[in-house]
Amino acid sequence: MPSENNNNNDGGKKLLAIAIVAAIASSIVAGSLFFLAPEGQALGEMDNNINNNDNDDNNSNNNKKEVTLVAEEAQIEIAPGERVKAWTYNGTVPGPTLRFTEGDNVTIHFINKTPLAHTLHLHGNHDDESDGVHPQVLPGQSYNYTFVADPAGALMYHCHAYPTSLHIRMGMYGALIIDPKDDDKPEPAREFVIVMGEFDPKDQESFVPKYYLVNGYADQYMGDNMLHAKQGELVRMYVINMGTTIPYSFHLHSTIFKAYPSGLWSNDPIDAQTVEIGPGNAAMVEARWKWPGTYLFHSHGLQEERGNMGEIMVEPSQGPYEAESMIGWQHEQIEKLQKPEVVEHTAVTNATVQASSHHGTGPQVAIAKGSWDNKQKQNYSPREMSVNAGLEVTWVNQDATVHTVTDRQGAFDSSLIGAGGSWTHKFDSAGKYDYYCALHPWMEGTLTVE
Ligand SMILES: [Cu+2]
Repeated sequence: MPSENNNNNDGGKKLLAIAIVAAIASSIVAGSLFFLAPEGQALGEMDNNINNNDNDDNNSNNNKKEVTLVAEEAQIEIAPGERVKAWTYNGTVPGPTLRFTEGDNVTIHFINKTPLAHTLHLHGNHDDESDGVHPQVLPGQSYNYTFVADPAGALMYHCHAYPTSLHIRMGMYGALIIDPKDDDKPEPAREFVIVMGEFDPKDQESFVPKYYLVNGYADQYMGDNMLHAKQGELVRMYVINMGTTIPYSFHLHSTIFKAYPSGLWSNDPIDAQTVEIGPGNAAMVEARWKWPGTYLFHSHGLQEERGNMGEIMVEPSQGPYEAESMIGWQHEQIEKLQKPEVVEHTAVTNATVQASSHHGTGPQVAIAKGSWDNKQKQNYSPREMSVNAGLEVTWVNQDATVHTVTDRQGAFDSSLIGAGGSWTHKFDSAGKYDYYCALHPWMEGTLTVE
């Protein structure tokens, strides 16, 4: 129940405080500091908060929009014969395209069902509580992001847990499209979303990865899956670079097009043969093909041999045109190709309660300075320890950033231990516990209770 929700209203804060006190009381009665919230309880809790949530932003219209994004580990196919483990929003890479109208009052319920910390960071305007950096949402926890949709254009969302470029490479990103208000609507067009990413099954830190994915699949729109449009029809592409290295030079064959720099409707468009889009940036691309035929679109450079290539078939037509959004169809294609299998982590508790500040007198494990760095060998020190049952063990965080002590099987979880802080837990039952840091998963330790 004590999912970390950001409340802008005092009533909600009081309710949450009462809920936390009740939760702690019930867990003490149960003789344990840990408890499992019943399925769905975290969501209900969040719904209460929304109903009390008055947004006082002047730009807002009265339209409330709610979306749920779940961080899930999934096996997906990213190229023919290449199945990989990915970190996802709702099971696919990219996650669902979120589409709002400027001024919408948006609440995104974020639930983390993985054994690692994740967040939801959005591009665009919002306050610090909804920036997706603090807090880091720990395994089993949830968080509400609230904002007024602004500005209009092609934006994006991605995870901002650390190391962020790894979380992005692993697949935690998606398109955020904000349409201009009614009086500012752009010309109707046939619309596509193109989210470009990178993936290397062997080394996610490689500067030149094996794959440059288009909407999560190498060469997704080549051949049978090509895009379709009509001769003379206005085609609009929301093109987003979720890569982590080089700028992409997005190029359409056989036509000069208009590009709205940085994917913002407030910018004047430029005429372009190719438009540069750096990592974390976007463009709206508007094109018309004069002659029927099948044309390539791709990023110029070595990406085009590694998955960033597509085709659009322009069918003969004199109009009229239907101005259809193809974005829903595109998401169906992604699911069909990736065939996601979500990995269930049953050991991930629905909520955790921070232990008291009581310091034990028993054995100690240091969390060494510099543990946040995955190049450093020393983190939990000693890495392996044996203690007698009934003893309290204290982990002392000597590092300059937050860490956790999280059992792989869900037997215990320290929640966040701040820099200079410590966490004490009493081990009554014998067993071998493999634990790690949910923020820095390369930190691993073992505790044997005899
Ligand atoms: Cu993440």
